[in-house]
Amino acid sequence: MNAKKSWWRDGVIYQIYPRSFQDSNGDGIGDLPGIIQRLDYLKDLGIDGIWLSPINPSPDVDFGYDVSDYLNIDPKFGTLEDFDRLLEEAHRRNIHIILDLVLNHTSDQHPWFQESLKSKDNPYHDWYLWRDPAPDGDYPNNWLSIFGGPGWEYNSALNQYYYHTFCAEQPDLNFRNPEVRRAVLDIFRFWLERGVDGFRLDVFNAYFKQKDLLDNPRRKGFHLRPYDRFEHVNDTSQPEMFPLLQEIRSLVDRYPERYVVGETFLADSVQARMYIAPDLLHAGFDYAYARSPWSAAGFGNAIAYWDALHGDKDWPNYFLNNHDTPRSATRYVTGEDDARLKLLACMHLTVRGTPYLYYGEEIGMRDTRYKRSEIQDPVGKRKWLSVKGRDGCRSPMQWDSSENAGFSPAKPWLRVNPDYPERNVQAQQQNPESLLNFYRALLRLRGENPALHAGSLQLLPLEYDSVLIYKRCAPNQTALVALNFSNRPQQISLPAVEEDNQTWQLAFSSSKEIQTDPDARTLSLPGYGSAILFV
Ligand code: ISL
Ligand code: CA
Repeated sequence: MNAKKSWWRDGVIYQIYPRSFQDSNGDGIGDLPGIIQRLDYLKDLGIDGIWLSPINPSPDVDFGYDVSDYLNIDPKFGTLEDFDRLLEEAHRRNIHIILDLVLNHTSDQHPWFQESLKSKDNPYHDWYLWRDPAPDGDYPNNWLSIFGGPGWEYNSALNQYYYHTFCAEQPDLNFRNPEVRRAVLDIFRFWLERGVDGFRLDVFNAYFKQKDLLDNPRRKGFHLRPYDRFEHVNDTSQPEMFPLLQEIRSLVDRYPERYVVGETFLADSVQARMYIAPDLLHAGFDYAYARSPWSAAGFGNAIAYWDALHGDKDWPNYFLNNHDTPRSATRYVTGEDDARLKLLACMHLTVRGTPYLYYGEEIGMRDTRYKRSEIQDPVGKRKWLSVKGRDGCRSPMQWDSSENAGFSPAKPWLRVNPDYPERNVQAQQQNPESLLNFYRALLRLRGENPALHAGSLQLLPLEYDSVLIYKRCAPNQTALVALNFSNRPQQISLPAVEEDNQTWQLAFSSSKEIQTDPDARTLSLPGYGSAILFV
């Protein structure tokens, strides 16, 4: 590994859902000036980069994931000038900015789609996936929308269908059209020139579809969701994506220290890994770790696999939370105790790879429960009976105990979690034992110690059922991390130290009682206890 520090490889990235972070103008919706106001908080927390969920103009059918202009900022978030100021203020604090590019589909309000609707010989018609009905008038093929229903939407004026992987208001672009690819590369260039540090590519492996739009084969077994009853071999993961990623990467590499991370749609770890290489993506997301059951073996296996898939050449990344998934505090915890969340934090910030945090994770925000009438997410609106949608993890950031949690003086677009008077940034800043101060201390320790931010990973055999133990090895420093996933105390023997006359030194622990014995041969961990030692 390169000895020079790299912001994205050695650092920590924090995802902001801009609608929910900080409202600066009292309309109940978070915005860019709001984020600028909170940059000092993020600097003090100790993060190195921010991934902003989409901020381009959007009619908000899917809250920014339906873009109507890729080269501008949505007025509810601010202006291009606000964005330049955010970049400048973030860079002044050595915080990098990653934009979320949603290029598989546009909004149906995008001028390209509006043009494509006009006639079959409009130059933009072929920018989307228009097809004639089957001879019996049926859909062109058997593809479905992951958000429910058929993937094809009929337009009577043209007597044609267009394809949409997500909502009907999110028509998929036709990446086989070279003009579409050119327009997409221009979007990258525009934001690179403006000074952004990286991109997160939304469902990039869905850009290309099989050229004859062949039916997807049926999947074996029982699957509740109709979308899952098919193998998505013809509507995702086509080989044409590799040369396009190479083009994107070579453009991005013309600018120093830039970064591209991809969201691989419907992929397992091996598929997600295929797109990560020095001439493709820097990193990709994989759900295996976030979906692990609560156990040392579950997380240990997910980490071992993802780490081994990357090997020495590439650098893994990890997330426990994002804007599509119930929060880890809701998945793994019942009640208000944060002991399990401290354990997760200690693992998340010390495993080899780039950790992603999601706003509010550092204070243990729980999902908010919404009534049907409060639901905003299109997935929840459509599938209320089976799926409540993704609003729960998108509630406003809880800054303090004032009205609306300090997020906004006005009624927020989504109701604040009722636990905010107790669970908020200000309260946790004042409590030395809080989860927030635990994150801050860990982030500091991680940043200062090469073993933790750059070392290789060696998982130790699971000798104690519930204790995950691993080493991180840098040229002149080794760290040992021990994490007790059970609620009972555990005593572990520490591995032998190779260097003469040296012993493990306890550097960090989840509670003051945690100690090694005087010779540093054993370590006692209370239930959910965690510790970091160095030699
Ligand atoms: O959240 C999901 C279903 O409820 C996922 O299947 C999700 O749709 C999938 O991971 C793709 O997500 C991305 O693209 C979507 C957008 O709605 C998600 O927020 C985004 O992360 C369409 O742009
Ligand atoms: Ca606002």
